Amino acid sequence: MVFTTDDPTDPFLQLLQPPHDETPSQATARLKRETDAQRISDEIDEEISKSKAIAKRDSAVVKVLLLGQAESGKSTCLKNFRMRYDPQAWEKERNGWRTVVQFNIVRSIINILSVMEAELGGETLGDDESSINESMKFTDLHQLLLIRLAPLRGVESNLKHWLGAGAEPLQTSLPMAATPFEAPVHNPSSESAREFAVRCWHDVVDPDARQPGQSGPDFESTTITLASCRDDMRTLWEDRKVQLALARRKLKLPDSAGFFLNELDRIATREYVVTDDDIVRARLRTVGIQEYKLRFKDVPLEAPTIDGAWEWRIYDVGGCRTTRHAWLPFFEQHLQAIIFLCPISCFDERLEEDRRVNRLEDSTVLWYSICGSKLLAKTQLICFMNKCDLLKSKLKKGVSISQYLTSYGDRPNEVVDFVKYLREKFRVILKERSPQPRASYIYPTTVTDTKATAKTLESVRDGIFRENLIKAQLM
Ligand SMILES: Nc1nc2c(ncn2[C@@H]2O[C@H](COP(=O)(O)OP(=O)(O)OP(=O)(O)O)[C@@H](O)[C@H]2O)c(=O)[nH]1
Ligand SMILES: [Mg+2]
Repeated sequence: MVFTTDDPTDPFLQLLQPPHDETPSQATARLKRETDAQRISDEIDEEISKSKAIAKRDSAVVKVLLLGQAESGKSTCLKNFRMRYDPQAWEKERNGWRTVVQFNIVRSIINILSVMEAELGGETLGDDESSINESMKFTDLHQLLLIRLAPLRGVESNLKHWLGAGAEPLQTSLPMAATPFEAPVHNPSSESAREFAVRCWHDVVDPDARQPGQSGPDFESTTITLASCRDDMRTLWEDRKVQLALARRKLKLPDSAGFFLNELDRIATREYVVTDDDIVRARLRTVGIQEYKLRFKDVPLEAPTIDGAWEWRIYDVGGCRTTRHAWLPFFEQHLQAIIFLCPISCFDERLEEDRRVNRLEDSTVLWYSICGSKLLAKTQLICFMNKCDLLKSKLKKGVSISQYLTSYGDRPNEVVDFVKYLREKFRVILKERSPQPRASYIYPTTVTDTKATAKTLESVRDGIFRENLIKAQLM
């Protein structure tokens, strides 16, 4: 038998009929109850459709946080994103980066000169002093280099002025401490070795972000001075005694210093044009938080979009321990993904801000905490095992992994084996610590290799897109 909704014999409709003996006042009260129920139901429907609209809009905005210790490669990773997906902004900022590269070179040379001054001034390194023989001592040539390179100090202060209020020397709060592994080092150059930090690149490299009337440095004279100092800078950098002194004084230059100083003939010229490779290596330490927006237009049809584009907000934060407190507010936000950078070449290095802590150990502890955070339970975690190129050259020099990481045992001292070992270790941490099941996305990377990184970012983007879509469909 087939019922229709107005069929008087429909048992369900019969069930909903008012009682036959209902009085007029009971009928009025029933009708009021029904009207109220309808109003509440409508309100609920409206709320649901509102939150669906918000959820849809939210899923069209993806928030991605870059995390990792200082110098792990967060800002470099962000540069890769911008180079690949925001080429217009990338081009606009190119000239600004040219000056940052010049600043990096000048800072490195001045740090080296400070080491030379300390050696020439007779500042001792305690017991090590006896091990310096005559052939390692500086000569008149080195004195001459000090004099001839003095104009770079003027360039440095000129460029510091240009970096302006957006930049400040990093204050590492912890002193260089004696450790069971390393003798205390009196480093007379530690003051000048401090890196410059920026709150936001925009303030420095984006020509539109400069305050009106803000005086810029004399770029022309910077370039001319650098070009005229080129040969002396090269002599200084290639000098064996200087290299020995740097090693003795344990002066840690930024990872990119070697790249720039080996390229002086190209960079320290009047015609220098900054390349993409230079920009990804230009170093400005981050303090505070930078937010960058990317808009992807080439999204699949089913993607939630705003004005036809999928928007990403990428946040880059400072990784130094003294600035990590700034991370917390982000954990409380709705983050779709965290890209965690672990510099795996640092297995034999210590944190600059706390010399007692091994850098790989610090990264592992960070990964452990991020994976276990309840606030981040729904956030997709992506790990970049970064600086594979530096790992390769370190292992080639014969540095032994197991000497610093006893758990590595007698596995081969090779990049492939070490990556495999760490990948498994990080995967297990992710699996065991995550409050709910999570896919594992762990990539070996060298984020200064922009071609290879472009492929990795493509795959990361697709992965985030897929997870985001699944979440949006579940809502
Ligand atoms: N050779 C090499 N250098 C890298 C790699 N990744 C980053 N670097 C360099 O390492 C230095 C530090 O990288 P950044 O991206 O500034 O590090 P960060 O994590 O943003 O550091 P903070 O801002 O201090 O937190 C830069 O000079 C980069 O060019 C890599 O894979 N290989
Ligand atoms: Mg940074």
